[in-house]
Amino acid sequence: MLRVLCLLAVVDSVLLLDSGMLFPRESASREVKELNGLWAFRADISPSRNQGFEEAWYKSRLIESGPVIDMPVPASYNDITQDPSLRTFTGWVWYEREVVVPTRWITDEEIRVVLRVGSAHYYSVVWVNGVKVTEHNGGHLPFEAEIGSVIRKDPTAKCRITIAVNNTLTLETLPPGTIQYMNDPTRYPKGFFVQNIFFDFFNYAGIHRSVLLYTTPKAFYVDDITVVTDFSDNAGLVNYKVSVKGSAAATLKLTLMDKEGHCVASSSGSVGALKVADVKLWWPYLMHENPGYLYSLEVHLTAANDKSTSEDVYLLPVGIRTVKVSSTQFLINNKPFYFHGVNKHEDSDIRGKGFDWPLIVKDFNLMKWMGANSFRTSHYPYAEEILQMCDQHGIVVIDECPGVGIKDIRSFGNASLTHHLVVMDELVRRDKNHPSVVMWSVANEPASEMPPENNEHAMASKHFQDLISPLQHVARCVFFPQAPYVDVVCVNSYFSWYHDPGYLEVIPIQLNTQFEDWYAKYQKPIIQSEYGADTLPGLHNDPPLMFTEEYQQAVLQHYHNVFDQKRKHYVIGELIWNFADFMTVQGITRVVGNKKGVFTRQRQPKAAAFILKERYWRLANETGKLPYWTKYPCSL
Ligand code: GCB
Repeated sequence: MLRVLCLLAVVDSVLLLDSGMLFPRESASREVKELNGLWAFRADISPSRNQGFEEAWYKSRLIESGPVIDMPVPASYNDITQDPSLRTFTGWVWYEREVVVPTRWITDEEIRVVLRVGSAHYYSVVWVNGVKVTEHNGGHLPFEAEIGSVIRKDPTAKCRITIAVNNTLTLETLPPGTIQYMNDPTRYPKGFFVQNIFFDFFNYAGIHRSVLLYTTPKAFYVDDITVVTDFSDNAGLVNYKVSVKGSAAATLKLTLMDKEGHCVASSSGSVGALKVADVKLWWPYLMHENPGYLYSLEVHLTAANDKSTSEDVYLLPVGIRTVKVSSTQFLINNKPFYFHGVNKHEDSDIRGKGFDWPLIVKDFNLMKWMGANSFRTSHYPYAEEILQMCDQHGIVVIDECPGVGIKDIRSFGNASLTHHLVVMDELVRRDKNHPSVVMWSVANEPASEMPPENNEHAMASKHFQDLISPLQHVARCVFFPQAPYVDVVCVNSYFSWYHDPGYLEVIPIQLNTQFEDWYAKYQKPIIQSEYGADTLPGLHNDPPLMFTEEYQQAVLQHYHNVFDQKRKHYVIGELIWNFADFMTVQGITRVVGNKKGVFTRQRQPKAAAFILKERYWRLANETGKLPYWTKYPCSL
């Protein structure tokens, strides 16, 4: 099976959305209050799943309309209880939390109070004290609502936040899905239905990322910042654009500071360029002894009237780097970059897709241990905190939108296209300033055999290309009819697994043919964006048999031999499927999930992890410069 995914690369954008989505950061003018912890929770198990709306559960405390249980936020709700029906629940679930808002945020009318949800899967409606403040369509990106006027209505009341989340996937969601009712009473219980999906991971649901309250000044504030960087010789360049919202006339000052806090450049005005002498470039991990160098851009807005001066301050980490693509190479800072990395999932025991710092830090330690310099956010945008870690550690990211499992012809209409574009827009708006993000992925394995005029994803690729204005290092998307819009071809293939299962000897010839054919067709560099084999840890057989640790090792070695020939020419990367085992729907090809991880779901290495570790460090030694601390492996 030869599967190709559709990629777009980097990186400035003209956005359709009319407001920014800066990550909430504390500063002299901004405060942040995290609302993570236990929320009251109830799944609407009524046959229509609509009882909550019919009875307006948001109007009073959730406990007043029925029983509630404790639900941690952030977390998927599926694996938290012992209730099998909640594990596979489809429909509306209701979350509620009462919050004590600092008095000053209420009494001071000059403060803008914003409620932000990092992500909730899939469709969300949010009320504050019974008043609807926002709704959002999409499961992997943040959304916000200004709530100051609502909480000021009754300053003495607690602030009650109710969030209803619905995980139903339709032909127009990303990813798509369908609901199928089984109406035969001789075979199924009354009202029985299933959610069909066409992708290979569990449709975890709930509030997956942090819920926050944060403040900015109200009269004016920094709404969005876009930076695009460049360099020539020793001089770095940070082109910036700041969008300011609010009524007051304000003065804008920008200061770029190095890691020690010294000012290295300054400017004023909403559009401009900062020049940095003796620039320290942002380099990927294992390409430089000091990877992930970040400057800090302080954006300072001030406005004064006769009585007082007020200000808004936002600090944005900035990595100065360039990305270019030729017909055979991927260049970061004009040097060839070879992706030796992993595909991941946001997935773990109990938490499902819920954000979890210990898991994230462990994963980064494992990636660095094995010498991975990159990963792809298969198959949806990951938490912003993960991208921040990538910026800091120099881990390069292919940033994927949730366009996965787009197989049904009915998902190829205008409504799907419009939603796809909005999601891409939200993704770029959120992630455009991360130096680690070097490529956008528009879709994984859509039905690309459809002719372009019927192919929503071809259209999405094209429209998206129109959206990203080519200020610098823009690359475009991939697969057959869309080739004009891409810079890098990414290919997923599972020779000797889904094809010719058990016959390792086909790998050299089939992989070679795959690369030669794609290169002959497009003359664009190619990444092997998935390859691998399901492996049950502890299962052994020699000679290797499928599902044993020996077989996974052998598949990898056969692939690696071909990569070593082709990387001298136009193959620019290899990303193993998958970093760790992950949960899927139940089915006859999955043994409690997909087992193609080189780590178990609990992050313990299978034998293949050591093969990759040996290889990735060898590749790094050939092409890069190891950081000074690699002399001290315990620091990994
Ligand atoms: C793929 C998909 C990925 C699956 C993988 C597999 O091509 O992109 O989502 O999990 O194959 O293991 O089948």
